Amino acid sequence: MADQWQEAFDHAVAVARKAGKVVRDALQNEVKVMHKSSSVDLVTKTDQKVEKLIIASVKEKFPTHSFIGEESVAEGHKCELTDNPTWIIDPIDGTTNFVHGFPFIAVSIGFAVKKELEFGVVYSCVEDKMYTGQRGKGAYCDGVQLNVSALKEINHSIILSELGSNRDTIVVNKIFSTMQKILCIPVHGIRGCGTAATNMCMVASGAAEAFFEIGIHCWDIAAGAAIVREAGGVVFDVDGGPFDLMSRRMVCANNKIIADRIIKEIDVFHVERDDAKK
Ligand code: LIP
Repeated sequence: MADQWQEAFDHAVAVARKAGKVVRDALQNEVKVMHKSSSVDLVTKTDQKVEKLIIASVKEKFPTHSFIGEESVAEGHKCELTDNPTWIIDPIDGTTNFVHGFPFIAVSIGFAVKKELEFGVVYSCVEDKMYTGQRGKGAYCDGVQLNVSALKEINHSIILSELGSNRDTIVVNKIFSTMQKILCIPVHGIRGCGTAATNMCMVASGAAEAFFEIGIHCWDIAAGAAIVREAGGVVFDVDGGPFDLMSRRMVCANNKIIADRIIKEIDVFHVERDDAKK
């Protein structure tokens, strides 16, 4: 990573920690739930407040930068990735966990320049763990360098995925059929933390070999993708092509052998791209 982005990285770490404290404190109070695209697509006042806090703080320091934020997009802002330095923000990744007090909740901040990820910061705020990855500088959790698992045999692996918030029967059947095929390879287990960002940090840490999902958004995976790559892992599209941040589908893994094996089993279904609405 060019050193010119070090200041932005340092700011991202500081603001993620500050945002995470707000999220943690909010867990002590009753959470009022609202809905977005469906009755299982949840949002709270805390998501909105934390996103505003992050954007205001970054804007003050970097007034020319662009933003893509989960809640700003929900409020009608464009979801457009340009060449301009862009902060890609999920104030609470794992909103359903947050609502239920299920303790995997992350503040996720990715930063892209000319559409390339320069760094990612994922603050797992209940565990108080700060995961980071800077292009060319490695991935870390609280100062300890992260390395993906060295495993090459998928039948000894743990694979992560999520069921998402689409309840259409055809989609749900495809998700379960994919999970069944992967489970019966066989693998040691399938898990999911309820947050894509944290799942990706588990791959970066070597605690799991891969994570895949169709239906996630760029703000769920931007930071995680930077962290996985810097930990020595790979990130692909679910069809084996290059990773496309706006495509809403992704496989990341400790190596290409594991990624390819998973890709072979994925029943792909259509999702509208994040940048479909111009
Ligand atoms: C969630 C993800 C989760 C995924 C959901 C959703 P949110 O993000 O991290 O892994 O399954 O579809 O996108 O809405 O909590 O920020």
